[in-house]
Amino acid sequence: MHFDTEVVHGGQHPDKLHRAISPPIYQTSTFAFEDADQGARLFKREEKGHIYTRLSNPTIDLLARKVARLESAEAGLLFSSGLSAIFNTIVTLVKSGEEIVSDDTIYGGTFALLKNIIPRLGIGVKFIDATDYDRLKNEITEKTKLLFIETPANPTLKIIDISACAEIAKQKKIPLCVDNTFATPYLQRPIEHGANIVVHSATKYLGGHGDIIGGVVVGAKEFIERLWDDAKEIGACNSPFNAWLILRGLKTLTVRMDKHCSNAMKIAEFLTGHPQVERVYYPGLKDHPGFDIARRQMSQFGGMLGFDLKGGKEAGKRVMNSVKLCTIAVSLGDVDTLIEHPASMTHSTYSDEELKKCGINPGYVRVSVGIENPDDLIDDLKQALAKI
Ligand code: LCS
Repeated sequence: MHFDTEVVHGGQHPDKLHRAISPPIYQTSTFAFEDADQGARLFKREEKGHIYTRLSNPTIDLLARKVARLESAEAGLLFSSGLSAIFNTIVTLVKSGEEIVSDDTIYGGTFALLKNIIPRLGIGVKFIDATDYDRLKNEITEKTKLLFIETPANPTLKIIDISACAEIAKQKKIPLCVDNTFATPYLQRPIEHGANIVVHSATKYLGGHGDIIGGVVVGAKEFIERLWDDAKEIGACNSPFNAWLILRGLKTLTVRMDKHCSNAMKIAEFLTGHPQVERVYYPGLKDHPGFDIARRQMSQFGGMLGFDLKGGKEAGKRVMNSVKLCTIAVSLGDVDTLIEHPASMTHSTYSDEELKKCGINPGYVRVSVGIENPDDLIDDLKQALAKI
């Protein structure tokens, strides 16, 4: 089946009891055993079945299987948030005395997790520019147990060559984990480029409507079983209702993404020609340093973009405070257009030197382009830019 058919039908069938097309929301904490012996068998995993929603739930499992299928992975597991998906992945793969190599440009919350919390567990973290593939090779040592990247990266839209990283990870015999939140499996499927694990903040495009928090990890069945074994004790599960909302959101993933992408391209082109704009960051622009790689590993360039203004931070603040249709808010991937200032908001966990190293300029403004009419969005940005 084609991807746009998969998002609607893949792995989903009318429910057996009443033939409902929309999957039932199994809004329950616990599941009754047939008798005491069956309960014991389920706990020993001699028999398959649900016990307690922290361990598994039919609505949540349906979503995890669906995302796995869309990402060309064997299996998946749902988490309470994107960060919880990343934390659990790390804890399952890396232990005290070992280390992680991560690209330096990642979501500010993930950066704080890796910089401040993971080291408390005795796990070392090296942040490097993963587009420097020779350096990447050298920085991965015997102690390294995970290579972590985001591409396109939050917030600068830096593009990393997934195949090149996968090749290095394979040589070093470590897994490559790609945060695919910005691209979604519709635009990019890292496992098809050699990655081993894919994580998502489902809060973003997978849900798509800005009404839930969720995270997903997909990968090989054997890894997802190990992950589940740990995650069930860490208590990082999501809720059946959230899972249902994400399932509903996924049905329109391709139509939403097509609109996000075409709108973003139009806005990037508009900004490129604007006299107040210093630089536009969008991987679909030919002068973007990652354009060729993005064209190879993505089917379209996504709905996220950013720009630096000639007037720097003050000009950026003026624009954000002047928009009327766009909303000044963090998060991304919603049907609504959201605008924010990474240095003081999503990436305020980075020091000034760390921001500088990653090219997150003090005046950089990030836009999550929604699915509104692009002319209305351009008009809104035009009037806001005129206020500088
Ligand atoms: N990975 C990426 C690429 C993200 O952008 C985010 C959140 C996360 C993981 C964490 O997911 P969560 O736990 O929030 O579900 N990014 C945000 C952002 O840019 N603004 O607000 C949240």
